[in-house]
Amino acid sequence: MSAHSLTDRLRGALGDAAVLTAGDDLTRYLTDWTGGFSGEAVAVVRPADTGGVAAAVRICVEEGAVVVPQGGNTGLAGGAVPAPDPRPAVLVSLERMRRVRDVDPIADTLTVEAGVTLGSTQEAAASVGRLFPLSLGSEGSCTIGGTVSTNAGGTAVLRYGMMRDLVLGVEVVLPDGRVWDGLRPLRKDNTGYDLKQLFVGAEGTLGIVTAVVLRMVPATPRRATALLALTDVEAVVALLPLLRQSSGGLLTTWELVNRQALELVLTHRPGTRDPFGSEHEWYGLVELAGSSDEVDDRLEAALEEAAARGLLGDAVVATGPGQRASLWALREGISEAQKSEGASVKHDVTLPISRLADFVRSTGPSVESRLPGVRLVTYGHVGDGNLHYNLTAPPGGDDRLRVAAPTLTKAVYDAVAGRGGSISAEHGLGVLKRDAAASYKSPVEVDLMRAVKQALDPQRTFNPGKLLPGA
Ligand code: FAD
Ligand code: 2HG
Ligand code: ZN
Repeated sequence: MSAHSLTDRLRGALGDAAVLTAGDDLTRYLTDWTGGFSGEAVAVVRPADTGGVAAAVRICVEEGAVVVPQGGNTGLAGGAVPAPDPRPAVLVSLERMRRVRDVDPIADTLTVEAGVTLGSTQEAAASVGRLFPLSLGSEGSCTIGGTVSTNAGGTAVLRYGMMRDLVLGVEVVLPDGRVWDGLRPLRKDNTGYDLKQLFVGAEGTLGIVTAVVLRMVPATPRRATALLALTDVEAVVALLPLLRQSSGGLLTTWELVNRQALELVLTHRPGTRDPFGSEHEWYGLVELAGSSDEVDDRLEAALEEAAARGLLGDAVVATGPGQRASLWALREGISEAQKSEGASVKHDVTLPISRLADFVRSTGPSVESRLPGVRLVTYGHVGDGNLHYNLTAPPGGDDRLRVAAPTLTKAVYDAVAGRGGSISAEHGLGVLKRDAAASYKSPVEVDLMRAVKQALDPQRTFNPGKLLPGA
């Protein structure tokens, strides 16, 4: 079938305005946030509802085209732009599906369409005095469909879990164009395989998520936040159980930032400043969230205990919302700042917490010996054992980093795997880690994943070239 007949049929089914084919109109959809991944598509379609998504999928199947779902295009693994494939690609953007279908403060559930941003979802929960607790630096533009499909994590996982833990039901368009309405707001449903969870973290390879039922939790209007300066990475790890035990269940965030990461933010983000009088090698951002002054009392007690145990170099406790925002900016600004600094390599890894300090101590020298001058930008959600063990090129050394990248990444991943960790904590596999993940998994695990893909999408229509080699 010709590309012409494909786009004509899509226009006929969805209307002219919902089908983009002009080069300039497609550009922003076809390159990812990092700038490192781009692809080609004959059209971008923007359906307004689930029926429109299903119609587009059926036409693509009949015309032999592949389908690439996209939400806010903030993913960091190259999953949302088309990978090379001999068949024509149609990118299905969920950005027009922005309806909050239901907010139920009795069941404490929210039903939202896939294109609703995470920020708007948080606002919908706040409008009835509840919290939707997933929180990411990209929340202003990433979508619920994208966060479900990558099983996003972020800065409150320690307390509330990842997206997977917040999803109660999904509505999905399948690769044959059928719609599965699994929008059940039930907390308990033991009626066989938990199918909704198949689509969480599937990165658009099994279905297009069109709507989701989410759990809300009690609002936490009071926050106690501090940035801690720490002598060594062992202190960051040792503080986790201390903070957990002294916070009475209110600990929400325990984030790590190394000096190199902080320096990039101070350089590139206007208005930021180092809150300490001297430099420290490691920093921890801690936040307790609740509904009363208890959060302040508990944070103060925890910091006293940490100081008494010799774990604290210094500490700045936020005295109000403005200072809290300034401390958070030092953490949330790292991705943008690292992008502005030049070439970088991302390693989103998890380790068993007991192996994290040892990983940091031994992997740094191993990476530096392979590329002298490389900058170790180490930060992340240390409370979850999740490090963004990112590398920035030596000044003026972008090309040298690009050449060395495969060797550096192998050294990092071997060190992670050797300690029982995972090479993708929260960003997914996309194209970036597709092959590496398969090589670190057992053949049995890869076979099971292939069997799932084969059962749901035997024609490899949805997001081919992502997540699994050859699938
Ligand atoms: P996209 O980038 O559009 O898509 C991501 C993947 O999901 C692709 O494979 C795509 O095909 C698929 N997909 C998208 N929508 C659908 C759908 N409706 N149905 C089926 N498949 C779909 N991630 C974290 O986990 N924690 C963080 O702290 C975090 N911080 C970030 C900070 C910044 C500044 C940036 C740029 C990114 C960050 N991310 C983080 C990464 C990213 O994964 C999240 O932003 C988010 O999950 C992606 O959502 P999106 O709507 O942009 O998805
Ligand atoms: C974060 O925690 C995000 O800030 C982004 O997951 C990490 O840009 C990155 O590598
Ligand atoms: Zn992260």
